[in-house]
Amino acid sequence: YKNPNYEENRRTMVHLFEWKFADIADECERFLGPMGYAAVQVSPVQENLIISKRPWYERYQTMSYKIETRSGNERLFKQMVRRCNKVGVRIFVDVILNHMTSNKIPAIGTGGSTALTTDKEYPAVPYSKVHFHKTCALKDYSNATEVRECELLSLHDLDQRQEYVRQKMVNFLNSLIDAGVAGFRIDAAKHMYPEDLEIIYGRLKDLIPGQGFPKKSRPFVYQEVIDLGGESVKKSDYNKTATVVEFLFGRILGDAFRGIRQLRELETWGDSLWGLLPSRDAVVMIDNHDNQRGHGAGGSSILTYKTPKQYKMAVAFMLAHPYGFARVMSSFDFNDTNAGPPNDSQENILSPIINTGGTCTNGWVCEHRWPQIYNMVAFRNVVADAAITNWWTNDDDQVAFSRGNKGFVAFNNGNTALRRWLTTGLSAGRYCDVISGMLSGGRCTGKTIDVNENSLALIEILPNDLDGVVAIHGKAKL
Ligand code: AAO
Repeated sequence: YKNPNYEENRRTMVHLFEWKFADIADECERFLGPMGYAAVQVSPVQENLIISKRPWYERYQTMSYKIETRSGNERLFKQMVRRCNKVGVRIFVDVILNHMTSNKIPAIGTGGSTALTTDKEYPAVPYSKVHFHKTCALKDYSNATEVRECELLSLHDLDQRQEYVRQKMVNFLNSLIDAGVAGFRIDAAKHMYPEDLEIIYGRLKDLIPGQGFPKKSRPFVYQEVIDLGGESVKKSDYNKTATVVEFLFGRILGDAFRGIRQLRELETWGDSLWGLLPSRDAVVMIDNHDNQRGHGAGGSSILTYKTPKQYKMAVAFMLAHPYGFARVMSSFDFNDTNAGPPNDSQENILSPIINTGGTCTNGWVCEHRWPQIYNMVAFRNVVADAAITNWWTNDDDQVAFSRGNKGFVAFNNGNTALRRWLTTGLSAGRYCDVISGMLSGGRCTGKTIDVNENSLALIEILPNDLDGVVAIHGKAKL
């Protein structure tokens, strides 16, 4: 379950948080496919509890496994998967297996189902009290049994040891595979036993060849296990056969680009020295839908779209560096951390509107459409598996490195100018910096950088430049 099933020359997934299925399908065709994105993570598709004022987090309270949420119904879901697969963009679904809802009377779902939550009766599955662990509140993260068997945030905790429960989950996941999805984010995996999850994964179908997957492809699985150290449940309990979301990644890089650490420290960035999972086991991001708003873990270290200069540098570093399976966050704008996505007076989610410049409005941030980000998605595709070479640092907050002879990046997060001849690894010629602009119709809309016969280029990044990074690669040569 560690192969993301990406099409060749695609390497980055984007989380289109709370987007509607029809909009995702459009986005696959008009933007993600052409720009080289590999996959979309969609918000939970299973029917959820309706909570007043429609906070984003209602989607993490499950009423049934019917595909019907504010993002759309089963028909629209299937259409989206087909249209995205057709343009080479895979769909990963965020699935909630750990729990159903917490108590609420009355409880009505986005698909019209009802439940008697105080009795743990969910007739639309159906689940009843016997399918859950006994009620207890999860308070002590140093006690692994409590983490797995008590209620996270008062959410009724399903017992995956039971055959009946597992089979309901397997059926749900297999129905998504039938629709053509390529994998799953396992929400709150930390709160389930890894051996139970293994059994569930083992019963999943192969991906369906009809939508472009090679025969015998297994679904990609990435499990949400927050492990910043010091707790009883560890990420290393989960990476035997499937991958895990590496939460240390965004916390450390957040600190680095906030100036709490120095960039020069990142020379050794990668797995073991830093306590990170092996690269092939780790899904990584700068921020996610939780920690961009203070939920989950990472606290004030986490960078988001709200501090754009540092954020773009951190995302550029993630995409320039070979470690992990990278995920780009795509947000809606918020001030209230509970607020749901932009919606109309009937509480229907609004579609993003695309400006002529390609950015989004109507309440959507669309970080994935920021040129500094999508051009680095292309950079990651171009440099592929080339190793890091020519690491350079001023021993402070300026660093640069090559990806073999395929690409080169430099960062200046300090207060002094970077103006220096650096080895790029690239062949001689004139390149277009894909951060300040891009190659368009044979012309560079940003800075150009000349690489000489010795592979050296004069690299300049001033402290008050709009962007603290420059990047060039073999496919942006003039
Ligand atoms: C809402 C309300 C709750 C209410 C509940 C039921 O907010 O007050 O009780 O409804 O009525 C989302 C929202 C929740 C929301 C829930 C259901 O975030 O606010 O609850 O939907 O609507 C833990 C889990 C992790 C989880 C995270 C939020 O381990 O799995 O909490 N994330 C996922 C989703 C998330 C979703 C759910 C799970 C539930 O991504 O969107 O919740 O489906 C420690 C632990 C972590 C733990 C955090 C937060 O982290 O290690 O495992 O995450 O605490 O409790 C430092 C430490 C770090 C620590 C952190 C915070 O950074 O180093 O380890 O501090 O203390």
